[in-house]
Amino acid sequence: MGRLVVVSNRVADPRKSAAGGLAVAVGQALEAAGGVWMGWSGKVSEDADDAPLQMQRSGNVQLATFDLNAQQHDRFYLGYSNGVLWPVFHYRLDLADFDAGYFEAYRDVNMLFARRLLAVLRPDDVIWIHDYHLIPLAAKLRQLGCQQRMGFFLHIPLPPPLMLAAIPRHAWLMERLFAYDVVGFQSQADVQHFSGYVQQELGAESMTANGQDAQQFRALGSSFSRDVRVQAFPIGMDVEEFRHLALGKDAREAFTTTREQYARRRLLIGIDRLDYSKGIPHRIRAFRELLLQFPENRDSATLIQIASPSRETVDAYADIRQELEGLCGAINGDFGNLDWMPVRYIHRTVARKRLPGLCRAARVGLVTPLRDGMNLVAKEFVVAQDAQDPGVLVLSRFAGAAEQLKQALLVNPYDIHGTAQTIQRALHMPLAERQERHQQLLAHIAAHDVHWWSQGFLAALNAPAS
Ligand code: ADQ
Repeated sequence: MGRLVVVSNRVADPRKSAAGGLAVAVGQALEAAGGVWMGWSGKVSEDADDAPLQMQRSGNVQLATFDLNAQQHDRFYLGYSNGVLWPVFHYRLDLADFDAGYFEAYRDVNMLFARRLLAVLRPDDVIWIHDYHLIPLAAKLRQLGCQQRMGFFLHIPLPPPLMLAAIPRHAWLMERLFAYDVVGFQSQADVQHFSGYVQQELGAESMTANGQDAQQFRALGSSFSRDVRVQAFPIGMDVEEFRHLALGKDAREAFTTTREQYARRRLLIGIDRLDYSKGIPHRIRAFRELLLQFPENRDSATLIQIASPSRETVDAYADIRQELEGLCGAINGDFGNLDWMPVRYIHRTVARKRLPGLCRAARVGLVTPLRDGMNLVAKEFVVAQDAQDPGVLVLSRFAGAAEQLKQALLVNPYDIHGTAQTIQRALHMPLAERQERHQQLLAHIAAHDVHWWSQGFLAALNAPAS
């Protein structure tokens, strides 16, 4: 087998711990197979166009990065990727900014990625491309003559056909997926949306009998008469790494201090990137409803909400930050007293080493996105628990993780009243039920970890075309 070449918008050194599902997951696969990871350096510079690829070795992996210029950053990254695709793919048409100039920048920067990559490619490389920033990359590479096997994995959800069709030039975008040999999604729901879209809008034909895990589609009459294999590969977490962290000094300290500090309280925890898709304001409202409906939780239930700063230059993100600060301030003002603050809102990234300790200290984990590709925090919360006395996971049915984690308490995060009732149930769940649910969740998560995910995807990518 040739080298593995991974391309994603951002590149992270796999040997350094980083907050971000993609970094952890892909780093593992590359370390094992050896290869190249190429992407944007995260820097914006004026001489970006003329600068050579920056190469850096990290263990078994060659990291290849390049800068973007200010216009590319504004239009490709902030504009099209995070101002159009991110909101629409998360069902938020209301937040999408369909500025025509963004589309061209998206197409051009994908060509830039293709040209940059061409310089380091070998004929027997296997190429694995990640996420919504780079949907057209394989088509660009094929245009430049590349014959290598290419796979694409979408980390975020794919919306239903009608919503996809709201994107200007949506057919162009979706047709580019046929340049890949394998396209992977997080959930069966995403695969169904793809299937519906390509059959309705592109006149593609399904080549598979119903009920098979991997589906084959043929684009008819499009510029590519290629077949693509489409399948759900739900991403897993690195269970071993997380367990190892849990045994470390930082995690144990985080656990002990948090438990001591909140010895008389029932602790709930939310850990997210500060993103409108994560449903944090809805969660805070549900928590307020809990205090209203079930007054016995006053002076007791405490929600620690950690939200790490994210894409702060995009307007929608500044809005949600303000909304959240207002909500938390109001709830503390209305319900708090001298020795109890109902919500502790922390706008910061928690050090990964402390994460397992914090999760373990909580009785309830609130993972309630309005829409999410997977959501790895849900899995991390379960793995961090003490199996003898585990906390309860309250999970949105709109997270990809809900297809797998059926023993969590599932909620509709838009239903504030219903979510509050479910949180109450979680806070009062008997030990035997908590143990039973935790055991089943843990078994599933451990059997479908990040290695299972990347091996499954790469096996599909390396399989001969049927
Ligand atoms: P995200 O939306 O960033 O990524 P999510 O799965 O929620 O992903 O979290 C990824 C990682 O970030 C987790 O390991 C988590 O612990 C960490 N993290 C989140 N908030 C943090 C905080 N405040 N402090 C410290 N660490 C934090 C996208 C998709 C997801 C999908 C992942 C992986 O949106 O749906 O699960 O990719 O495919």
